[in-house]
Amino acid sequence: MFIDKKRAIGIGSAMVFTAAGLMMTAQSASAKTVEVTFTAKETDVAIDNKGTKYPAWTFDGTIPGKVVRVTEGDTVDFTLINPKENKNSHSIDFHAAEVDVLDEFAPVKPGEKKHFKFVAKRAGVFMYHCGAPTMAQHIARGMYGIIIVDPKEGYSDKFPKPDREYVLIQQQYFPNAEDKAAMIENRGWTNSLINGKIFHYDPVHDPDASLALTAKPGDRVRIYFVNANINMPVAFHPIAGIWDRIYINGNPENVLYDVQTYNVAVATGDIYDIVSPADHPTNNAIVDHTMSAAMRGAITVLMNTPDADPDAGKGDNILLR
Ligand SMILES: [Cu+2]
Repeated sequence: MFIDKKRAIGIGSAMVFTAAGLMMTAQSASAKTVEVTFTAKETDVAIDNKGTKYPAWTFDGTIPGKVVRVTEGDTVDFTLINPKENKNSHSIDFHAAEVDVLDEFAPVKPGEKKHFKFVAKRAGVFMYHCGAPTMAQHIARGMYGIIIVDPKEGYSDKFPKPDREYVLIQQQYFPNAEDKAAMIENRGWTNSLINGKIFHYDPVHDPDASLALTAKPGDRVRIYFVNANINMPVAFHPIAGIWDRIYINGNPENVLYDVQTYNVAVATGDIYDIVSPADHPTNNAIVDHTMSAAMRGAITVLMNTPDADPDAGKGDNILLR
């Protein structure tokens, strides 16, 4: 179509027209609409590897909620369902969305729904969470997750393709689910959860742990990390390793090299790349070096072995349950 029009007009303006046409074509060809539906569920979930139950509030019955992954420029067509069986209003706050806090992010009563769209305009790693009052309680009880907005430019020397990808989301665990004041004032938290469980991927500190992150020696392992704590920053450190690269907020433009520990503010998401030695098997312990968090659950083992499952940390399976 553009070729015919180019022939029909003068050569000078044709070049301008063609360039604009190609840009429009490229954008419309790559940008897509991604439908995402969350159902708020007030339900018991296991918060450790033994299966200890906790009266959680969740998106779709799990802590954290499902991974949402789109590409920069995509439209997210979102629906939040709050079933009438629930006792509380719930809401959604996507940190990747630039909308109206009083409209899109407003609380939804039991028996009601909320539908809206937003364009994920900026590449990065973003938190999402329920923002219904009291927000601290809704997050502490489990209503949070990650939305990854992959850069539309794709991979480059500055942003190399990883061999494995894993999501880690940290949260403070408050066993008294009703004590909102304690959550706000940072009292009474007893443990740290990684993807919803204490020592979730740490068979060294918890004999009931059956999962760990795995990779082959020399793999570039990319961690998408979100600090979903209520009040505590995270000192994110790979024991026996060094972060090869950190992309602050998950944006390839914001790159740091060769960092031991990075301070992750509450409600931040970043990308952390680690590359283990290629010539022999090793292990890393990815920790919140803040000892009150590490020794109470925020340790994740990364095993680098030649016989690592070739499918681990690939495709859709990047948040291990
Ligand atoms: Cu909620």
